Amino acid sequence: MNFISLFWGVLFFLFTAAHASAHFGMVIPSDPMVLQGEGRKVAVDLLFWHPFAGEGMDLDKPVRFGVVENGRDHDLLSFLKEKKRDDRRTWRAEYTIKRPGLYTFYMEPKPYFEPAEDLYIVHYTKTVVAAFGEEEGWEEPVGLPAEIVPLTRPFGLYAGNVFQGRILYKGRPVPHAVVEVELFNGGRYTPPNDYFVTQVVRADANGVFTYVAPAAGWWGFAALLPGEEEIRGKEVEIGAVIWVKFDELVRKNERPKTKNENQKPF
Ligand SMILES: [Cu+2]
Repeated sequence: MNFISLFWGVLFFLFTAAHASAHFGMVIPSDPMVLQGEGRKVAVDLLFWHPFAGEGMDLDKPVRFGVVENGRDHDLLSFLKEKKRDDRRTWRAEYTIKRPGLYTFYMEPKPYFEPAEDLYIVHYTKTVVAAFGEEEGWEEPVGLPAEIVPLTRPFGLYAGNVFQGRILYKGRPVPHAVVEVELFNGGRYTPPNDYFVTQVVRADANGVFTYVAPAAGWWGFAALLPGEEEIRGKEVEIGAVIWVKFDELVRKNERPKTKNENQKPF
């Protein structure tokens, strides 16, 4: 093998390795539950990433970023600060939680053109933060064009719990959609082979899907809705994405892990 073909071989390997895993919009708060006596500041990170493989893409400043709190929608776009992570563009907002309630942070990214698939990707992404003991209302959609509405409470979950959600597009359930599932790995686990990187489940006729998280950490659920929209004649992969954290059971006298301690620090 000469040097040139070795070069292309390596390049091809790197390219396909990066794309054996799935793209995910990511909205990751420093903690999904804010309790009395803790700091009230939540740092929210926005990424466009291959969460299991740990490879990133640049995320342009989103079209929309905000929080829905007790049915009220607050624009937080001006809170975003660019932050380099592994040399990639990501964004962070710091938000102070002042009263009990559920806070759904969401983003609508700028369409991302993926040459390898010849399509645009738009992942509407959200996560729910529960504050000061309040937990009512997590079963309500927040009104994104494409959205996963939880059927399992999306916080305070143990590793090994089931997570169930219903996929909505423009307010209607999407039957039989494919849902890609990945752990925000942070380098902790090695997949036995590439099939393991992205777990795949499908929704039933009512748009409901089910997954059991086998390990603690942030898990992303991306329902993919291809063929619904076009940009300049190209297909758009619309994604409805939710991020949910699962924690280990903590034994008596053991200190619970907090603040994303079990993954690469932000
Ligand atoms: Cu990619």
